[in-house]
Amino acid sequence: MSDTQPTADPVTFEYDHLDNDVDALRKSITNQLIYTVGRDQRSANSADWFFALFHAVRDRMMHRWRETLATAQDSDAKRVYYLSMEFLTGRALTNALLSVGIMDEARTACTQLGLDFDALIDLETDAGLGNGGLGRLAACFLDSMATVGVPGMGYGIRYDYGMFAQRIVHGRQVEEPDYWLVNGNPWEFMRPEFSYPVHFGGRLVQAGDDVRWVETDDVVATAYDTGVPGHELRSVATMRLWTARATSGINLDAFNKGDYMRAVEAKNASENVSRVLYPDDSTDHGKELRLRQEYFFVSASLQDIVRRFKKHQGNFDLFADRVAIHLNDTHPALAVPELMRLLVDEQRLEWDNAWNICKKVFSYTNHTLMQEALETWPVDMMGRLLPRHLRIIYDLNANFLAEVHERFPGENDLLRRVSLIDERGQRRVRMAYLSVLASHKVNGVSALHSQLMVQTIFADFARLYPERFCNKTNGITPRRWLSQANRPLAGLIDARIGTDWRRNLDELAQLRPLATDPEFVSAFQEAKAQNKRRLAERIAAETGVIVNPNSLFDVQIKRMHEYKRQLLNVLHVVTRYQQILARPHADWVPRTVVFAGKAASAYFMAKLVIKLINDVARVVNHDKRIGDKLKVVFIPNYRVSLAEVIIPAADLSEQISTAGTEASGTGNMKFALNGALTIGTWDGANIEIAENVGLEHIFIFGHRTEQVAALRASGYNPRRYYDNNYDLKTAIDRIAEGAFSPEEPGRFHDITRTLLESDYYLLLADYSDYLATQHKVDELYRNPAEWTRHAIMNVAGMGAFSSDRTIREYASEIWNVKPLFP
Ligand code: GPQ
Repeated sequence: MSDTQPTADPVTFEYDHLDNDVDALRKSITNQLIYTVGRDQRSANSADWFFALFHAVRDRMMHRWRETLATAQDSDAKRVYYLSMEFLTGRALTNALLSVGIMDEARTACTQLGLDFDALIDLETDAGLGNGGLGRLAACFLDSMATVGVPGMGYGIRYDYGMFAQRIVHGRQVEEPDYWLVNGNPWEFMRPEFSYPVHFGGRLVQAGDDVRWVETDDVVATAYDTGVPGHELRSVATMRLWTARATSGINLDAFNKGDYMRAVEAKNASENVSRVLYPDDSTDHGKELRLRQEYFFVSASLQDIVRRFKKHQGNFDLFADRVAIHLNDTHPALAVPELMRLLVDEQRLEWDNAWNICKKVFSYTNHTLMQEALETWPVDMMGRLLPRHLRIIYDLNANFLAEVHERFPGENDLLRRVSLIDERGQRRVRMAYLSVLASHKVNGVSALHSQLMVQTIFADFARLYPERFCNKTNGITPRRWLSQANRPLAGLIDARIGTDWRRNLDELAQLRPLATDPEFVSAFQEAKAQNKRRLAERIAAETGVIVNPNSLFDVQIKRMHEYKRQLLNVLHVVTRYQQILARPHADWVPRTVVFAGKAASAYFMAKLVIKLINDVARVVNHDKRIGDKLKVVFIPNYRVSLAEVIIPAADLSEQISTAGTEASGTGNMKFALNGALTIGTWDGANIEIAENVGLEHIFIFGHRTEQVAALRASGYNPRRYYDNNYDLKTAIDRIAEGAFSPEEPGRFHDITRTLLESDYYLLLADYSDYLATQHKVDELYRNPAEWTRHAIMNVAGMGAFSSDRTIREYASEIWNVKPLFP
């Protein structure tokens, strides 16, 4: 690590103050074009101009970023380190323009330069370093940490390849690599001075009481920093992502022995660690490379944290007063044995002292109750890759089980159940239990989820450590999800209640009295109509389907998963299609049903549902008898920037997971904030949305969690529903007969068979209530003023769902830090 150089005296250390007026911006952009991009007006193409604009904007964040870092250093304030395998930040430019407050000036400057500003903005590729909700939550949290002023940092991996790009070919998903760095990333700063060796493999040598980890294969982790600007540039948070490099510390042994190929092999293998994001959402695959990734970023981050602490403070008694480390799910759980290793093996602290520090420093968020998503690693694999960590986990486990034995003597089954090692079959390390054991706080992400968490997966731990468990309902940043994504509505709200809602979302409550104000209602309708026209154009461009912007836009966009029940939505679509055919002259409310979402590449059922949606879409959209009454579209390549176009245009938000399966959901919040009505189950944060906007302004249907459990316990039989419901039977039969796949009638047998034989997620049980509720949706939509009144009441009730609120709760109840800005 290189030291900081002596400070230049203030006279010599002079730099330009950058103004934000149009002339200054225009000059910056042209300067950047010439000095940074290396082009001039003649030779520049639009990508060059885009980079010039980007740098001009980034420059205007720099002073604030440096100030944020300096303040944190000087104040000795506690810092929060948010460890996450995923940061789904999407695009950065528009967000930065709004944050710095130069949107209009930049547009004018570009126009003066003869540039198409909107086209330039559209050139930015999404940073897709995440799968879905978990990664996007981390991105919203950084935005909020910068806005409320929580000093801290997000730590993650700088994947060369982000979430794959999805193309739809003949109705099926095709994955393409997302090499998002191909044209360079103008937003990041490489920080080679922050590079750390990360060890793998090797063996342990016992020397008295000391354990030494020797003969390891090493990788170097190098930092890349990205600034995340808060609202009005109050502060700038840092996202530090690690890249694997093999410049030093590769297998020199092999190299020196002349085995060059083996040395290079090792180099390639080691650099693979940060190559690609695993595109699996909520499933544990137990691949060795994944374990390497987890340890890689955790080790680099912790070395960085310890280095920073020691720079200012030599006394580890103060570590827990200066440092909070948050585990975003169990993916970074190796931070626990890694911090133990650093404190005990390298800093020479006593074991018990080190463990007490750990328990004060760590906290952990759980994001799912589903068994298949709970991470466990084979003991064999961990022992091979991380022998020191496995030994530490064994020692922690021995102490822990001794404590449990002492507190609950004779409860031998309890010992077996809570052990960090699952001894059934192939022995495995339970990462969730490790995380709970080390954390002073463990939170779920919605009230229901947090309650179920202590009743199910962590029931034993809740008995052992009841004070650790709490709830922190998720939130979303209103900057991106309203101010940026929905300019028409944001502008309208500004005109009525001022602009402060961006940092105090509770102010939206002032919209309530306007829900029946005819002028506001019609302006609100016009904003929605404008967003719908924009989406209709996008749909036409991407799918070739022409949709009617006056139809009801019914939207389900999220990862493709059986528990999220896109298939239930399809059953409704097929039924509606059949009913329109049966009564073509009835007074149908025209609907456009929009889907988007990626399926994990190996998830057969999810991919088959994509194919089904596209097959149904093809048949319905080409049926002349249907016309505008029903259109179905699957928009390819769902990602953050696409969500920003779809969500503001939605009338109806589909949040229809089986009760008890969706930990929280955050898309549900984005839709309601943009004035869509929710049709949803009593699940995750839907419940709290209902409570906040008012039960009369939301469409709730389906079995509740206890009813789901009871139904399953009593021996659920999906056939009973099929046999007793004509519409349901018809819909399933039509799919099974090949009505939507005449060229291959059996194409969807796996779907229809699963529905009739097991239907684990109870689609059939919820179908009739879902359809009845969809009917109520139609009836309400016939009355535009009433519909809009409900929509406005939704927006007005969403104050609680700002991620600023969430972050303030984490700050006071988990991290014990005081935000800088009230
Ligand atoms: N979530 Cl375990 C993910 O996006 N990926 C995961 O691997 C796991 C959870 C989601 C969860 O399904 C949503 O209900 C939450 O709203 C979201 O995390 C953020 O908490």
